[in-house]
Amino acid sequence: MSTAANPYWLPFTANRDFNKKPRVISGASGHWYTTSDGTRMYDTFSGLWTSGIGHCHPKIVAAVQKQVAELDYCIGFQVTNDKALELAARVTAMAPDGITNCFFTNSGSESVDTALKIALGYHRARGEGHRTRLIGRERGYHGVNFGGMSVGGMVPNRKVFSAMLLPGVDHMRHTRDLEHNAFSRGLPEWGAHLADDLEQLCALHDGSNIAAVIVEPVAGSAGVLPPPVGYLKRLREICDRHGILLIFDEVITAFGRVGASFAAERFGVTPDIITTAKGLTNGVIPMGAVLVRDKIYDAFMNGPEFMIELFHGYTYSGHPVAAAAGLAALDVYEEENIFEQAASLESHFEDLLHSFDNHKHVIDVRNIGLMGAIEMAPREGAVGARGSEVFKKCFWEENLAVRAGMDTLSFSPFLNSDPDEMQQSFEGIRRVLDAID
Ligand code: PXG
Ligand code: PLP
Repeated sequence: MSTAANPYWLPFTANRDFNKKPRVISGASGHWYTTSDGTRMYDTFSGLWTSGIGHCHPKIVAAVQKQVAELDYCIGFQVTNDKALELAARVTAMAPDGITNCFFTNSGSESVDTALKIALGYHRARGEGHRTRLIGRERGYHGVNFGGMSVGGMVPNRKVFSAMLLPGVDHMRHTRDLEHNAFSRGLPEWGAHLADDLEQLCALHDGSNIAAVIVEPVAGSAGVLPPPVGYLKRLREICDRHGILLIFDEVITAFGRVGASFAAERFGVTPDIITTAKGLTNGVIPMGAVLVRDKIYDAFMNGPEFMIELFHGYTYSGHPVAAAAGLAALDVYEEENIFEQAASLESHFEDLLHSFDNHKHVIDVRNIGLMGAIEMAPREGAVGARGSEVFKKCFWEENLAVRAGMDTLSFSPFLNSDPDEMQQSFEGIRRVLDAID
């Protein structure tokens, strides 16, 4: 297909390379995709971290079909729909104690920008409008809108927009350290002290000027960086000492990915705000949610009662069809004990991943919950080439959908994976790694 023949400009894609030999999926069921030429392909990434219980789950399909015929859309400002109300109640009930309210968005990027705005509004409502600075972390991914890009730490995503990023943002160091932590199973032992970067930034700016810190409890897009033991707890302590809001971006980690409802629950650290998307509807309809502590919601509830408290929202906030998909997804998570299944698959997944520890191309293997990565050494002068080759060979020769970010392969197996299928997928990956330079 020539470039001109394909009007679709694909996101985060090498479009010219794609157009030479397009990869098109036209169907899915359970753990398998069907490509446009009829080939069955095993999905090692659960969509894009989205579809933990598999594709086209009959319960979600039925709920969406019913909803779209009953109430397709309704005005979402000053009015709402029954499904959005119910989903807000269900999600906040699952959240850690103290998290009481839920604001709906349509994506992770929107959840992040919403969370940052809520943080600024919260401090202002309490008379601390001077708290405006935001802290992110190197290698963090918080979506692609201006707020999330600014607190994010993915260099290629920021480079072109560098001059227009939000002012007043600093970054802590990332936690990837192969010298100390290579081939750790689960949380690495080394690195809790890296949280002290936040204390240093408080010393530099005065903590009273900092509104919020945002981190992924497990960095996902950066190639799965589990937090060092004690790191998140230390961030929490520093935030408490300085009155800073702690935001966990759980767009990937919420809804079972680390064997619990939220990473906050698994790691025993409760943030002030949690951003979610993806697993909220199992990826079926785009939707995100921002969950906040009671004190944050309460701070906004002042002024005249007829007046809007937060001038923010999306046309599709709380969309009834998305909310119906969300309710059905939560039902399945409960009825099929999905988070427990995910937890029980963790050690099998860890063993499969770490069977690559001594592979000639591999410089690190990392994992927590059902998130894992195999980092390969880059080829001399061609960073990303090896990863790209593995991705294509897996797709065309092994019928495996895998995710390669530069030279790191990331894995997001289904929360209800069949252990044998999981093993077979790694056998295919091994054949490819063995075959390439
Ligand atoms: N925050 C986090 C932590 C994410 O992982 C977003 C925000 C943005 O969400 P939206 O829905 O706006 O894309 C994400 C998204 C990958 C990959 O390969 C990760 C994401 C998206 C696409 C690919 O790791 N994360
Ligand atoms: N641009 C225009 C011209 C609009 O009217 C709106 C919403 O009404 C938007 C952008 C924002 O769209 P959304 O609410 O879907 O984010």
